[in-house]
Amino acid sequence: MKKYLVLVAIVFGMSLALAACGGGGPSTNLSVDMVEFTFTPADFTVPAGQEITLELRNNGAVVHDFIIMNLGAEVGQDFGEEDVPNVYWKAELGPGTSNTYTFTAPSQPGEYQVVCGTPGHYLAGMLAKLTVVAE
Ligand SMILES: [Cu+2]
Repeated sequence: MKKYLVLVAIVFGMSLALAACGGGGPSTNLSVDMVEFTFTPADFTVPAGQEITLELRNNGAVVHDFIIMNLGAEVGQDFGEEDVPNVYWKAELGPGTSNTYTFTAPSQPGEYQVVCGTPGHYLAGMLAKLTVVAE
């Protein structure tokens, strides 16, 4: 009986820890750190059509972008002029700065590519995934 209670306590504790770090569930509040050449976290989920608050920090030494591509649009070799018409939303942030933005999440559920448009950064692996889920 005692062993069972300990097990229950452990499982309960783990579920609390998962809830605390988001667990991948949809959120209207995102907080993302950028450096050369990563987004942290690199995987976020938002509810479709909702207003999203995005807190962005550029902890790197160069300009980074947070670019959400349209559904189904994938950047090719590197982000370039040909990708601009496929941009859903974009924020650009100088090194060592932070800002809070709001944007409306896409209305169509699916997986959206998030990339940095500074030349060479996408090529270096600076990308993330935005998952939009129906409410
Ligand atoms: Cu970048």
